[in-house]
Amino acid sequence: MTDHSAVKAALRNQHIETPSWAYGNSGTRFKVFAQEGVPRNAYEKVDDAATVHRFTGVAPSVALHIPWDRVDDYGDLARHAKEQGVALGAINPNVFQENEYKLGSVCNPDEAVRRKALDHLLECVDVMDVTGSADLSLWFADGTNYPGQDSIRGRQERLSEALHRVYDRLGDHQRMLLEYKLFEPAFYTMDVPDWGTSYAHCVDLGPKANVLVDTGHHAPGTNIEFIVAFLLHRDRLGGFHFNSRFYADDDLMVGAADPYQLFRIMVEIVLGGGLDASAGVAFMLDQCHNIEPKIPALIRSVLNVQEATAKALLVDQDALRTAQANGDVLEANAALTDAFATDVRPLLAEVRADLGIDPDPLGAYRRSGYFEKIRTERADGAAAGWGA
Ligand code: RM4
Ligand code: MN
Ligand code: MN
Repeated sequence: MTDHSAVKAALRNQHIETPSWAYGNSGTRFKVFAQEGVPRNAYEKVDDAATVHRFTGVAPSVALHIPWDRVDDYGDLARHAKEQGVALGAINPNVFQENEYKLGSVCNPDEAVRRKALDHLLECVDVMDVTGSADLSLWFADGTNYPGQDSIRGRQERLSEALHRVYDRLGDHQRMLLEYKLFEPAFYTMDVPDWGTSYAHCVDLGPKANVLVDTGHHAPGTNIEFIVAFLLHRDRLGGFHFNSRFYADDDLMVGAADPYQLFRIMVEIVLGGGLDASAGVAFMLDQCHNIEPKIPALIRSVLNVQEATAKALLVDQDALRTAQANGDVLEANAALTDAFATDVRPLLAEVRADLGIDPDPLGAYRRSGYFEKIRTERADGAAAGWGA
């Protein structure tokens, strides 16, 4: 029998980071539908992240995207976050929204553009020094649209050079996470298209470089849990950008499209020891809420990760191992499907009672009046958005 007190302790200690950019306005390339009450600056994004933490109890940090979240004094922003009950988490440099980056950032054929991009990455490590953030979360929009446009090999060398410069700048307690993405914005080659490319660069760099798995960044049908199991086994799984997708990089609420896939990922995490803080796996969301209200969508997403984690923790590992050793395919598979079929909501209500929060986080948020408050307070001024 699984020990439920251990399961509950693991769930109480889970840490799911929300992204600052999910609180701002966003949209598709066709339209950004502005919402009411959207934060106007990084401080207000932090307030919303703290609200998500207050109602879920397991989202105690918020990732920043620079320059979207640029402030004069990051120490002051970190203090503000602390006062609100959260910490500043991963720092995400943005090297894809300036005209110079049309042909790429750190892989650009123009040395001056590469320098500009590198300077921004290094500036983001300076920000980490002030905020106390442990992770520099790197995603490059770099790539090409046409065969022959640029040298694939040359671009790999430029990438490697920049990554080494950043790696050398990292402090003792800082890491870099290298995210990959199959396509978009480039359509012919991406310079970091898959986990293998990211892994190879991380191995070259050293132990402070690890792979970041964004669940929306694979070809349809990719077995993401295999990638997760492999990277965790090799000690190279730096973390996740959770979201869900039906087609491409949809950035929908995690667990919405395929809760069973999320469960399978969390099973590999649990079996590989990835929930232990010592494994160094950062559980972060990377989503956009274009048509649904943002704070409830983030609460729902945190709960979805928590539910998948609870089910993964309920897998009867002894039964699983015995069935595997006996070559009992059906029993081994049943160990997973039984856990997936369990209604974990009563268990999670107990976890929330232990945490001293309402067992119904979404209902409690709606009843709290927070939305009515921000809708009035933030009526004036420009809402934060992607600036795309
Ligand atoms: C990318 C990638 C990055 C995120 C940007 C906004 O597709 O997922 O992590 O920072 O979108
Ligand atoms: Mn991402
Ligand atoms: Mn993405």
